Amino acid sequence: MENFDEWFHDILENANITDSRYPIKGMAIWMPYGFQIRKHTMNIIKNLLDKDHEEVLFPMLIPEAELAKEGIHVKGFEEEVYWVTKGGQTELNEQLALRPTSETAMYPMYALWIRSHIDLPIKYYQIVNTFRYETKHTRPLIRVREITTFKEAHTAHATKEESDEQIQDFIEIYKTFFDDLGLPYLISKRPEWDKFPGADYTMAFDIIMPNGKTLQIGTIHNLGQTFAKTFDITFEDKDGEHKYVYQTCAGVSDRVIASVIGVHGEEKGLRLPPKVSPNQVTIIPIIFKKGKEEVLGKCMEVKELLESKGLRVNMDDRDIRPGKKFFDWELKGTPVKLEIGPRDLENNITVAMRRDEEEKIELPLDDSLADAVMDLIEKTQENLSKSAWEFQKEHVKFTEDLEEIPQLVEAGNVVKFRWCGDEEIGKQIEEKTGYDILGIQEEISEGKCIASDNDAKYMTLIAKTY
Ligand code: P5A
Repeated sequence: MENFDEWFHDILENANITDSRYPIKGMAIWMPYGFQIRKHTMNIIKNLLDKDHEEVLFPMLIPEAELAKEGIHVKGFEEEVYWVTKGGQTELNEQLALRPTSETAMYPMYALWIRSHIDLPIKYYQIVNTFRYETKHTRPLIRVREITTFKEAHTAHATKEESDEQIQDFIEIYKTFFDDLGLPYLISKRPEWDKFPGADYTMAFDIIMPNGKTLQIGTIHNLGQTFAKTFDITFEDKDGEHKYVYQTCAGVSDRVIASVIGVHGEEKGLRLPPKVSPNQVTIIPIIFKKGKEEVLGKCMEVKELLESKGLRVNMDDRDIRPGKKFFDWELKGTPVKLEIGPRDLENNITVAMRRDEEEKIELPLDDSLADAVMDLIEKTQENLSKSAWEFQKEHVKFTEDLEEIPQLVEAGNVVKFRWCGDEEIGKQIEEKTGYDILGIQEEISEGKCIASDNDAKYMTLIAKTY
């Protein structure tokens, strides 16, 4: 892909995903095709969370006094908050924030709900829109001012150990989520200076986009007892003592959908993983005047057969050239296309084509069809994931030479290096190279720091970020 940003911008419009012409910067419309991709994506994360979490829905407005209570948190967000100051013509006594995230909306309520150790753990989540007056360059789905698909989970626990376990649980949930979307990821612990405002530590999932820039697609924060102390969230423990809870929160956003589009896409258009594709199979009737009814009838029969197996199937019977239909569904990334024309009917076959491969395959129009199509769908899902992981593997490069970092990053890579963990040195590395340290991948006990005489402590990632 020559120019990824341009390709991404165009595909959103051409594939009917979003329309960014809405007259507020950073806010866009979800168009029908995009809305469906979003719906299927949300369903995956909802199903994963519903096993062990409960869905709730909080108001969008937060009183200024609550937002301002947690000093570090509010400082992190103060430049990004939208304020509601009037109701009609009346100035409000207290201005209200449009939630940039919901800690300060939820936790005062947690303080009311949590009384005793039997009320714990609490594991709630909501999928809502949040607002951030982003000052960096906005981009559809990637950096928006109205995050329309903000999945935020917020948990409270009796012990620190449980909260650390919860972090691991979230990591596993996100791994499964991204695996279902065929998305590769890099997991790291963010450096101190880049953690979530108010968190003890932040674990992040980053993905490498086709232009080599990384995108943070999910974050998991251990909040320790900071918010518990601010909002007075206490419980009576088994020993009769009153203690503060330990909290965690985790979020993903529209960026996940941006990654599905960006990572799997190619010049000709989208390549959607079957799990989130609005149509998993698109049937294209090849219609001539003669035999039209038979062809359409067979297509309908196949559609019903595949639907009865639980597949999402559409039939493109528009009165236009088949070539145009192929072009359209390639652009829209349907995983499997089936073509049926009069000659195919005579031979009792359909011509199948996977979106991720050039090859055309003839499938018999008999009892074996549904299984054969399911198999193509599964292979598409697996193959998209495999190529995406391969791309990532090829684009993470290790170096022991600080001078080499810019050259590697400019060539589209994320760079891995050894670091001593010292904050000053870390910031120097960022300054010298001009890139951001994503975080620590793992602890190590050999080698020297790339930028000092200290022993190395961490295998660390640095990249050009969105
Ligand atoms: C976790 C959920 C939080 O807000 N509070 C509740 C925590 N974390 S976060 O890192 O600030 O945001 C969570 C994820 O949201 C995505 N994100 C965005 N996506 C699109 N446009 C934006 N302006 C934007 N800001 C954050 C990131 O993927 C982030 O990891």
